[in-house]
Amino acid sequence: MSETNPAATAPVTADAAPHRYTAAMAAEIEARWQDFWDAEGTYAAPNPKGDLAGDPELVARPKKFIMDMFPYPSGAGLHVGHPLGYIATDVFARFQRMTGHNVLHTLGFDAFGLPAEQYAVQTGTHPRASTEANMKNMVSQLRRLGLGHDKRRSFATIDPEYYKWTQWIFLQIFNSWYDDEAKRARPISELVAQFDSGERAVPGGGTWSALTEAERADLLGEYRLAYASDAPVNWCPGLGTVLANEEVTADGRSERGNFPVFKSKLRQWNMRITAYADRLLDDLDQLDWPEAIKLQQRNWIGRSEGARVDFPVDGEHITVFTTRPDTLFGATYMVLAPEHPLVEKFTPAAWPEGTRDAWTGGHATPTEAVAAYRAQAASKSDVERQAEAKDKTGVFIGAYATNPVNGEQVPVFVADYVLMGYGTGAIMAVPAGDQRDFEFARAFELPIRCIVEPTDGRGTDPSTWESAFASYDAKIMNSSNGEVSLDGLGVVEAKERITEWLERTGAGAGTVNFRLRDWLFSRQRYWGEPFPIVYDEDGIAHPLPASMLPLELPEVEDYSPRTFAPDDADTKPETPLSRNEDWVHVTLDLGDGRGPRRYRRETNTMPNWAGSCWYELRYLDPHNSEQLVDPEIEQYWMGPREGLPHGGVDLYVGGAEHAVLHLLYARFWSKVLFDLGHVSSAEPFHKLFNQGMIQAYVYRDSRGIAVPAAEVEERDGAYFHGGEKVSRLLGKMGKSLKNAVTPDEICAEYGADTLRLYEMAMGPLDVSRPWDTRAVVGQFRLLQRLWRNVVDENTGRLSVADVAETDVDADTLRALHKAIDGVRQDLEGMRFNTAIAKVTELNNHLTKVGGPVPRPVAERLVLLVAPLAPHVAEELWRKLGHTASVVHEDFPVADPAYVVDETVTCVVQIKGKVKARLEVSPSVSEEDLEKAALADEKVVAALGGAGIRKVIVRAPKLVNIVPA
Ligand code: ANZ
Repeated sequence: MSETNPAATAPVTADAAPHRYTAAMAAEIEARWQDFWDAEGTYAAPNPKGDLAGDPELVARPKKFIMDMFPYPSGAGLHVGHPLGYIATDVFARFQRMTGHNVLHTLGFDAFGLPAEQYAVQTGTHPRASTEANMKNMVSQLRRLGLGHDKRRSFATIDPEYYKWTQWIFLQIFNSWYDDEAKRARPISELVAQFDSGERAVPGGGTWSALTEAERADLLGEYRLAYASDAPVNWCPGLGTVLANEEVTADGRSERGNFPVFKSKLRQWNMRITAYADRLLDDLDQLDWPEAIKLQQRNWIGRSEGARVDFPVDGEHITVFTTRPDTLFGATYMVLAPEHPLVEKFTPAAWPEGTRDAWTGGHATPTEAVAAYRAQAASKSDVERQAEAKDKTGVFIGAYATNPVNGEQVPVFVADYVLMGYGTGAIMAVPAGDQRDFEFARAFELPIRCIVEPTDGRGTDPSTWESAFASYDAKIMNSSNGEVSLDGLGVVEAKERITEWLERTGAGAGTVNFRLRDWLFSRQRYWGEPFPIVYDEDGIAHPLPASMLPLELPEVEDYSPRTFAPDDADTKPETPLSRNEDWVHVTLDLGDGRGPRRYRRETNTMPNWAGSCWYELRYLDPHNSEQLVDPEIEQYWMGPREGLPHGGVDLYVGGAEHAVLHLLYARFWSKVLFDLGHVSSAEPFHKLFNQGMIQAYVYRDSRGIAVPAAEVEERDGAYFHGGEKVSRLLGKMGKSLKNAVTPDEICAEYGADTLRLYEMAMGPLDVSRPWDTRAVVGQFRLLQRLWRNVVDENTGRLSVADVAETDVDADTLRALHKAIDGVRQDLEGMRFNTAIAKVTELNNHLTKVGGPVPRPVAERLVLLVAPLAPHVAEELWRKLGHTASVVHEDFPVADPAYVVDETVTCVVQIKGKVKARLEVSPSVSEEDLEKAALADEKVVAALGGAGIRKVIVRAPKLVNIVPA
């Protein structure tokens, strides 16, 4: 902290006001009220039943479940950027409490996963020890902010009593399958019953009872929503673990650590999130989320409408996915992804007659050519392979396929611009319509056929073109066989017509393809939830019975991950849990009738996303050891209702960086639990709000190295550190940039209420804002003025005037009610910055008017401030003579009469002579104005009981009365 604040730190001397609001006083008030709240359980939100049942009057109120994205207990502790969202939800929750709601607001810790583990490894402590120490530190940092959390509901994802249920949910997912007809998950036992009864045919023929145990396990693995498979996964040697697609950046590197990621075939656990692709997409529409986040989820799910088309090859076929079946007549070659399983099958021993040199890559045989090309492709990331600008590479595999629309023999290539993980991993190449195909065709001397009439004047001879022609507004040409013609049709119609033909002839079918892949769910880490899975001697996976949960994380000698040289793609992961042999090999009776047997435990752990996939549910019923959550309690807090068609948390606040990771995974688990009947809400978070970031200035010396921001001095608009000129740029706040400011420092210098106000006043909540320590004092002064408006600084006694509202001057009443009206709307709309501006305005008005503040005004001012600066509000409320906490008081309601913008003076005349003046709204109706004029005391007196002949009203300025 470079600047000290004299008001906050000045010692209280004899001539200084002894009851002034200082940092010391704030500290004393705040600690006292925090203790009071804890002792009283002020923020306890009662459940309708169970161990947290409580005040039925509160339970009967409408509920509000207000939630933050819970923190990782990082070793660095909090800087002032972290609590921005927590303060915002706290202000909002307090406001909701004061407007008649039963409010659930609490905070737990997301304590498994890489950050906690990396910190533990760096510091050489056990992850549990360091995580717990970090949590303890964060709990005390957060407590200092006066957040109104129901602490009875807090937990950490590493608590065995919590992860017992994470494991239980895993088993639910493992033990279910997705019924495409019913469009929901169902217990796997129902699928077994279908196979057993013959209602569903066993693929490959035969009966269920004739299958061996291993065959059954394999078959069910094709259906289970959690399944192990040998598939190419994202292997990150630098981190020593595999990663989900969502954890890999667009550059093909690990989001955490920025290491290269390689495709490696490894047996790993997956979650069949793809089964939910359309529901995850459709249900987004009814969520109250920022459009940008919805868009990111939509793009990630990536729904494409198109067709699957079969191209026959030697009595078999290659199936492609295309979004442009209307261009089928222009398909002049095909491409398989290098990893495509059919490549080996279709690659002959020798080059067929007439193979062009350009196609062979200089190899003597197709087998050699393909092997060499595959090796080359394997060393590249998907992103490198797809790069637009790169030269197109590939080799002919020596086989031809038949284009079903015209019977043409088209050569089949492998090329790395086609990815195995998308569509079917095979394409029909249409060089005239697709730029990548165009470039490839040019490089490999393949025919380019014009099948869409160019609209840009380039003509229909592709040999003169410089690029493919892609447009949805053109007409199809050169596209007919004896049975179907697309010539002259627009793209949309042509697509329909050809799809119809494909379906009629059995050559293909309309289909929807999703970009979304299944979620890779295992990690080679110590610090995660163990899988409740064991393998028998035949390698068949068995779920542990629920009675064996939680399966606790065992102690191991060395919990650090085995990492490798970041670019050594040929390495294999090693799981830390496999180092504890006694734990891995066990004799268990799983209660499945097989009796005690030897088993080997699964030694992967769950990814750090697992614990945050369902934590909102645990807040509801945190101590339930019998059920995931009591259905009645879940229904009460999360169930669907008007405005929340799928139910969910009423408000969820957190950073925008979780758009497709946590938020997609949590939605998926929610839907599985919903389908299986465990919860009534099919969406976890109804309303989502992304807070902006608190940024900070980064100061760098001439070498570009960040210098401690607190030591930088400003001179004439330039910045200096130790005499050396340094540059200044706005950036992230953090230890590494030496510009972190902690909430502890600000609380010590001004108090938590000032910090809260400052963070809320900095700007609209969703906008990023630069931190400026020197500006914090502005909010401190607001609280000092507030204090002075209620308390005599010299005596410490209440200084308000005990008068009735009717005795308050009209200006003040207007200022008061306008503030009430505005603050109410702003808090409801989460516009905390403008709410503070309105409180400031009212406070300043009272200071300007001077003299003791009328009690009805002072009381409501304190209530307005209560959600924002709860400690000082409690203190003043108590001084105003109230014995109950301000937390559950009613938020003031404005009198609409005073809310109108301004008043104008209306002159009331009798026979043309001014008898009275009225202050009225500029929008007053003629009728109301006439009534007000005739009711005015002075007018009544002047009329002296005389009757009225006529009233002329010119609203809002004049009323002229003509007596009888
Ligand atoms: C023929 C065609 C003609 C295509 C045309 C495009 C334009 P989206 O929209 O992203 O779903 N494709 C299909 N699978 C692929 C894979 N595994 N790797 C690389 N490319 C693949 O893209 C679908 C289009 O991308 C498909 O439609 C296919 O090329 C290509 F004028 O088929 B199209």
